[in-house]
Amino acid sequence: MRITDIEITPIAVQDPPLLNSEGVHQTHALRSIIKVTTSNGLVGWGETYGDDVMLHWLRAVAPRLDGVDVFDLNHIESIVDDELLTNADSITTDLPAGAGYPMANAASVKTRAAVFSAFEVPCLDLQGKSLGRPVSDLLGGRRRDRVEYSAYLFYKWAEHPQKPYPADSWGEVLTPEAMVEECRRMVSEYGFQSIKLKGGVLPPAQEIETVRALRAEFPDLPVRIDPNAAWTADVAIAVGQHLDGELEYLEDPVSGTRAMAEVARRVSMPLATNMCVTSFPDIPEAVREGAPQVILSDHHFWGGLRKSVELDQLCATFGLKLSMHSNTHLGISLAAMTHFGAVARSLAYSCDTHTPWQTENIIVPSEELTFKNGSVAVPTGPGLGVEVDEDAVAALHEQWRTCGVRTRDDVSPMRAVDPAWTGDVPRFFTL
Ligand code: GKR
Ligand code: MG
Repeated sequence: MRITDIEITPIAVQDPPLLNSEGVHQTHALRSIIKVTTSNGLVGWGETYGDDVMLHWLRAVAPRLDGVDVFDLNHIESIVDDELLTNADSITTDLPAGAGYPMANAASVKTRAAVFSAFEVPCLDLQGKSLGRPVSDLLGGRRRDRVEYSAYLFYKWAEHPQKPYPADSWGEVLTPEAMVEECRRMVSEYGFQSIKLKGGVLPPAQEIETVRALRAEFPDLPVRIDPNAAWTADVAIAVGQHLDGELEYLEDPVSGTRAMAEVARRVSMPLATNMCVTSFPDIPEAVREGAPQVILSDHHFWGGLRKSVELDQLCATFGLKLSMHSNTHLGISLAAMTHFGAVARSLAYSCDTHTPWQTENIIVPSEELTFKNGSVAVPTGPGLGVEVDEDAVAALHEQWRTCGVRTRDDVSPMRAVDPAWTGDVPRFFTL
């Protein structure tokens, strides 16, 4: 079953002004939609980052996949490697290397893994469609029928400072009380059974207060906090000790595996990461240091769904646990995340998802991918089990053409409000 056509469509979706340690989300988040057609007329779908640099590499690789068999994933990977290694200088800007995009330059393992993943997922969708089996079957078969996600809470502004973007329906969230309200709505609309708080925004003592307010209001729901390395090791240890017994894990309080291990030795809860262990070469140091103990998988940057299964196996071997990272994403990614979540044996926590923050989508709503009690059913139809709404893709492509956002940049919109803002971490040096 050979590839006869690949269409890469950049799209932009409206995004609320969510705050994090780097700054604030822009008015629009970018995604690329990948449509792969084969000689027998089947169509496979993928979704990944939409920044200009990613688009450059997707467009450079796509023509080289013409005529390649969709089952020959190792060959596709070697084409991606060759393209990026040979032409690393063909674009000067690197993919952004912040919390959401742990990639360095074109030749790096991480960037190559991200580009390969963008083609691997639609090929798996096609393999599944040709065999009449869901992607989870191709990954070894599901261990669970539903995958649990957590309420992903953000401090946020009421609206983007840039006009004329309308305010979203969530309002301003900068106090513990407002965060409890945000959580109440998310839990009532999606049924989430656990809570992730994006921290690194307010002084750590205020974020501790927020965690406590959430725990008081939702005593049965485990809580985790992720300040994206905004704290020094001393602050992280102090926060960890204050919240002793109150967090299911502490995610990326500091940057770098050694600093994470230093914190892990002084706090009781496990440490988790999507910042310091983001590719296979990062694993030996984490195993040597004994921390972080939880890795947030993300097929978009770990090299696809099959590589995520390899990560799962390594976690099982070394006694690490898996959780799952998300960036702003739409339904094709949610389906892919859910297929992996279904098969991962080391998955010990509910996964992250940005779904509640998006008001636009590109898939036809389905019963399976609708949240119930905080989880979604693993699609059982062939391939990823999603039907893409191509009119919605076209409309969001038009939005991409006109919105002016071309790369993820949380620093500049914050700097427009606070000219001294750098987005540098650590930013909080005392509790
Ligand atoms: O969407 O602002 C955000 C998050 O901070 C995201 O960029 C991170 O990649 O969700 C992420 C995380 O867990 O670090
Ligand atoms: Mg994180």
